[in-house]
Amino acid sequence: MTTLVSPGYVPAGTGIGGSTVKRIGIIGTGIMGADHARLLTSAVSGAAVGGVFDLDGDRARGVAEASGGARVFADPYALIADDAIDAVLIASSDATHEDYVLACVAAGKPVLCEKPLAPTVDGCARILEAETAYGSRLITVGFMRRFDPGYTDLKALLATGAIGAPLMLHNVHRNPAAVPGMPSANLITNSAVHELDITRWLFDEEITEVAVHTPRPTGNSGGTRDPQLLILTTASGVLSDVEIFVNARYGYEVRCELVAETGTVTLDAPPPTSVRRSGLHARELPADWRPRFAEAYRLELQDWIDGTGQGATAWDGFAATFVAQACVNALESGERYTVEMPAIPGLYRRQ
Ligand code: ISE
Repeated sequence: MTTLVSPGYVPAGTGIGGSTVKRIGIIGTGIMGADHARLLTSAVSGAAVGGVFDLDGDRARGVAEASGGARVFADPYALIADDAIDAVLIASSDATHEDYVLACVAAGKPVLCEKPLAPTVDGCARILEAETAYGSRLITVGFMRRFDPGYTDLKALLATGAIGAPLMLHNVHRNPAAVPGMPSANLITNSAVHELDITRWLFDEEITEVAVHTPRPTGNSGGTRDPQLLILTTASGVLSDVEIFVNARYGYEVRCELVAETGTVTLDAPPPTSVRRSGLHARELPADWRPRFAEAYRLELQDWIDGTGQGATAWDGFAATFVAQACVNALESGERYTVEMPAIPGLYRRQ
């Protein structure tokens, strides 16, 4: 049995800061890149989209036009190196993150990378090494739930001590549909990774043990082990369970209840209205995460642009991938896994 050697750190992230309008270069203009471009253009102050790159040139041109005529780059590395680009937002496919983040660090440019920082632990470690060698923090990882008003309220309430010490966190994370037959590990690495991050962030400590249980799979998954139940134990002994179900069909939903010694807190979700009609009391559910976390994305970007530094750091990105890998091992072997993380580098310690 091994333990983590990095408890208690919630290092502030990094950001851009400064007073002039920041010209952001976006790499990857798919669903998330386009959404970030829209927010940077219309809902975030002090920023403008300066350039875009996508393998699909038409898609890049569409986003550039909607962003007020941003430049379209044919080469992502040219975008990173360009003097007219102050900072870079990476929303390309997961496998490309490491190379682009490393290029940003080499160029000394602040970078916001969508999760995961890199899909492999080794890839994340190479990024930590590069940023540590650079000597100051340039990297923010897009774990946007840290900015969701529900989650921040929950963390603030816990910190007051009004409900005593935390004991358990019950999480539910459902998507309507996923690619049939996709690897079972993707439920962890692509979706439940948000709860891995939220559990570390909320309790300000590391996850030290994981187990994954699966019921018989839904008939709608094309063979993927869906749903899954993750049981995470933190360093102080809090249990955080995560039901992840990506073919739930009825809509997108994230739920969370914190159980503490003298009270509980339940996360509420937008919309702020519910409808009573024809014998039903109903609340609309979105089709995906963008409407549910719209405010979180906006606040995350504003924090990054302002350099307020509340975002997840490269260390948080490393830790999330590290714990996700332990969960994948647990899923595949049916065994409980102890999480043995390396020591947190000095650059990421709380100041
Ligand atoms: C997606 O990739 C996301 O990052 C969403 O936030 C998450 O809720 C969803 O399950 C993922 O597929």
